[in-house]
Amino acid sequence: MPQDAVPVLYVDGEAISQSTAILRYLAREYDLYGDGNMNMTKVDTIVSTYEDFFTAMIKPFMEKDADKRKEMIKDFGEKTVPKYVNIISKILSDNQDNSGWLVGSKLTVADIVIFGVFGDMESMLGKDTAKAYLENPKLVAHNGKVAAVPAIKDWLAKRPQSAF
Ligand SMILES: N[C@@H](CCC(=O)N[C@@H](CS)C(=O)NCC(=O)O)C(=O)O
Repeated sequence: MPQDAVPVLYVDGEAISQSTAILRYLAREYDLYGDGNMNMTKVDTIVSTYEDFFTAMIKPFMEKDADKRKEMIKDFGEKTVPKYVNIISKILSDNQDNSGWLVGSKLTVADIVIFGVFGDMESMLGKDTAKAYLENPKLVAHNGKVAAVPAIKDWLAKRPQSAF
């Protein structure tokens, strides 16, 4: 394990560290990075936005003091979630292809990380944190669109149950 941390992806005996390096490798490998430099850059922007959101989400999740944790989760649901829901919703609205995907006219890894992180949020911090997300019709439609991709639908049905 090159950096003494998970995740690690092994490809033909080579180890790849860092979650976003892994997801970019897989995106390039499986044509999930979007078409052209500008769309790829938009995907990068969304992946970095996802990292910001995930970093904020991990703080209440890791908090050991129960009262403090409760307060942090409340604050996260009331302030942080609406902020990121607005950012992602605007990206969907601004997509000139009007495809329902975040970038261009096809599924990219940006759709997958956003779908994944809001799902993880509910299971890690509770359903109440998802209020702003569930009240946003664009994001609810986006969630349904990603969940209906056949390979994703199959994986969701059979994956092991875990918090994230
Ligand atoms: N920036 C790294 C962070 C990796 C990381 O912090 N992994 C944690 C688990 S989530 C880990 O393995 N830490 C080492 C340890 O717990 O000993 C990434 O995105 O992959």
